[in-house]
Amino acid sequence: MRLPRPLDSKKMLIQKMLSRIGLALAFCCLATAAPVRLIFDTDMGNDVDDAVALAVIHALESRGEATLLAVTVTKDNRWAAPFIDVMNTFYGRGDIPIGVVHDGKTPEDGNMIRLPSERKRPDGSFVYPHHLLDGRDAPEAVGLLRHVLAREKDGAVVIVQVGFSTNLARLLDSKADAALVKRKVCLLSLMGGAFPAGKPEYNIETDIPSAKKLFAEWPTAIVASGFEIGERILYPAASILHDYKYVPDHPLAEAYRDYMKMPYDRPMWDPTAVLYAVRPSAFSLSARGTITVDDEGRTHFTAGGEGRHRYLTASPEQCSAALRAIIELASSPPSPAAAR
Ligand SMILES: [Ca+2]
Repeated sequence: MRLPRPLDSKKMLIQKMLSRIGLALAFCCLATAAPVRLIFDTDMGNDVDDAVALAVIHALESRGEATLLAVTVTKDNRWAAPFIDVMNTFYGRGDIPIGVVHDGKTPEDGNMIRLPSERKRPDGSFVYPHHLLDGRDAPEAVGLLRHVLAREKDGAVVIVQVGFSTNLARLLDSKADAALVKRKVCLLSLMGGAFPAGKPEYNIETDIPSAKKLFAEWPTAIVASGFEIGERILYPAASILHDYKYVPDHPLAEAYRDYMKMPYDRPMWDPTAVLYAVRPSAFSLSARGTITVDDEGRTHFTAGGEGRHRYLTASPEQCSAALRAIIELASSPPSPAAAR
């Protein structure tokens, strides 16, 4: 065994400091005033909180806090992408690219995505205009992610993943794409898992191999919003009934009514990952560490100074403030200047 020479230990110290600075930058990449450049990866159709999260993103874009670059889908159902197009078009941004998973999870239909996408007026026109009528006509998600990331500035992109890890794990399959992610992405804000420990959570459990790969290989900082955060932030049915009347037909209010029998107060798991991505001071963070996924889909957090992973924590006051922000943002009318 060779003892480290003084030069080696100095070098090691400098390397350690640089690595810490790098991590600090990674966790602070959101602290700029410029709009956060977002990619939204969702299993739209499995729960209505994905739709609330997308409405929140549009409101944040209208306020100059975010720019939605693309939406990619991990629910392998033909109505997911048309419904996302319905929402994007409603908010004046029907040109946002949408990519879909092939051979993915949860192919079953969902009323919250199918009914608003299909509904027509007596004259045959759509109640919610949109162009993408069938998800099978949309580009494949991994290729779209590669294309969108390639044209962004280094370190500029935040990815919000609120479904399964299928698309992002596949993006890591090639070394070139993994290097692209490392260069372009500064943060992955995801909803998934339970922290510091808990039962297997749906987003993780549905595609365990992809979640394992993502936490093991994703080359940037990851902040996870666990089940226990959104569970404490319940969207009030009363808001759905009263705050969306500024138009006769609202795709989010309709999706909410189509998802389950009203009235119900749904936990806002997914919007918390969006909120953190754009307004990081909304929550607190665990120490740095490493998240792993076991064979049953449970997440395990091991604290350690050099780890790239953290999870959200929230006081009762932070939960109340997050709920107020989600209601206010989701129910904001489209910006008149939104068309782009
Ligand atoms: Ca979701």
